[in-house]
Amino acid sequence: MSTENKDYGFATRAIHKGVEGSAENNALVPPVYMTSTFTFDNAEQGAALFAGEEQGHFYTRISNPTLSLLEERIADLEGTEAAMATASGMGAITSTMWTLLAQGDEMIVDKTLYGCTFTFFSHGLTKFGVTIKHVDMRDPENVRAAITDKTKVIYFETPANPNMRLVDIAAVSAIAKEHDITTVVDNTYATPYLCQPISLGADVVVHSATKYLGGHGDLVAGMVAGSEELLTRIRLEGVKDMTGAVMAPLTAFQIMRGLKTLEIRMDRHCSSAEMIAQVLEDHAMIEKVYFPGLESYEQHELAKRQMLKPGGMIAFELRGGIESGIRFMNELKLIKRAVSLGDVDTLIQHPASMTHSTYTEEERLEHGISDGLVRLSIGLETPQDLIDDLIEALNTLEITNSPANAA
Ligand code: 3LM
Repeated sequence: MSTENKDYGFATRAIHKGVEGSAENNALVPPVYMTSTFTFDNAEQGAALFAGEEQGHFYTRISNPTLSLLEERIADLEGTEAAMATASGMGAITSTMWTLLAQGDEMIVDKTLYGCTFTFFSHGLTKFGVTIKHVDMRDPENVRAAITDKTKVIYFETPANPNMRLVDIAAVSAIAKEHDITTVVDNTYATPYLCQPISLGADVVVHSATKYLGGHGDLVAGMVAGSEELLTRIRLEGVKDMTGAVMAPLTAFQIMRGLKTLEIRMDRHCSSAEMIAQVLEDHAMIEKVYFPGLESYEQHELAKRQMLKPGGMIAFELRGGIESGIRFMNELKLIKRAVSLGDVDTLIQHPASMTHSTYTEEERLEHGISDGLVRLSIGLETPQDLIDDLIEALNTLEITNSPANAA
C-alpha cells in the first residue's frame, strides 16, 4: 500500500498491506519464494547476516520474503509491531511458551482450552518444571487470586474451545500488568476482524491459522503476534532453536489468499450462526445453546463489548445427552462430521470423544466440557440448507424419543 499513513479499513489492509506497486515486476499477486536458502554476495556478508550486523534473509527456518509479507499483514490486522508465521497453531503456542517460560516458573491458564493446548501445558511443560494453575477466568478475580511472584504468563482463549466461555481481555490484562506478567490470548475463534486483544491490553496473540485465517480447510498453520522485541525472541529462541515449527512459503501464500476474504467470510459466518443458534434454541430437542450472540447467553453483554460480532461457532447440548448427540450427528446429510473449524464447509464434532479426548473424564467435568456437548462450526453454505439439515436430523430424534415410538 503506497499511502502508508492513511487510515484504511480492515478489508483493505487484509488485501493490500505490505505490497508496493512497483515491486516484483508489478505482479498483482507477489510471487512465492520457494527457496530454503539465500545466497551471499561474499563470505563476509554471510558472516554479517549470521551475526545480525546486516538485515536480510539467509535461511527459511528463520525468515523468507513470502512469510515476511504474511507476518506484516497479520501484525497490521492484530495491531502489533511484529508477527511470526508457524507450521501450525500448536507450533505457535509451543514456540511462544518455550520462549517465555523457564523451569520453576508458574503459568495461570483458563479452565477451558483446546485439547492439545491443555495437554501441552498440563503434561508437556510440567515435565520441565513449569507449574500450571487452571482457573475459571469468567471471573477475572480468580486470576488475581492465583498470582504468585513466580507467575510469568497468563493464557486463555476467548471464545474458548469448545464451550464458548468468554474471558474479559481488558480486565485480565490489567491485573497481569499490575504484576508485570505477560498475557497471551488465543484469538483463533474471534479472528482480528472480530476482536483485537492487543488493543484491550494483552501482550501476545496466537492463532491456529488452520481455521478462519486460512478459511478453506486446505492447510495447517499458525501465527504469533506481539512486540518486536518479543517476536524476535520467539523467532530466534522458540522457532529457530527449539521447535523448528516454521511455515512453508506456499502455505503463507494460501493464507494471504484467505485473508483477502476474511472480513466478508466472517460477516457470513456470523450472520448464519446467529440465525442457526436461534433456530436451535427454539427446538424442543435442544437442552441448551452456547452462542455469544444469543440474548440468553450468560456472557452476552461481554460479547457485545469485546467482539464486533458473535462469531461462527456454536456449542449445544441435546435432550437425551450423548446418545442423542451421536444419533443426531449421524443423521446429518449436508453438514460434515469432522474436527477443525472456521472453514467454508460447516463441520460438526463431539468434543468429549474427539478434540477434547485429551482430557480425562474427570478433567472434562471439572473444566466445564460436558459429555453431551456438540460443537458446530458454521460454514458459508446457503443458511436455509443448513437449517433444513439440522431440523430434519433433530426431528428424527423427536420421533425416536417420543413415548409413542418407545411403546
Ligand atoms: C479443533 N483446533 O478442531 P493447529 N488453538 C485453538 C484450536 O482450536 C486449535 C489449535 C490452537 C482443532 C483442531 S483437533 C485434532 C483439530 C483454539 C486446533 C491448534 O495446530 O493448527 O491444529 O491449531 O478444535
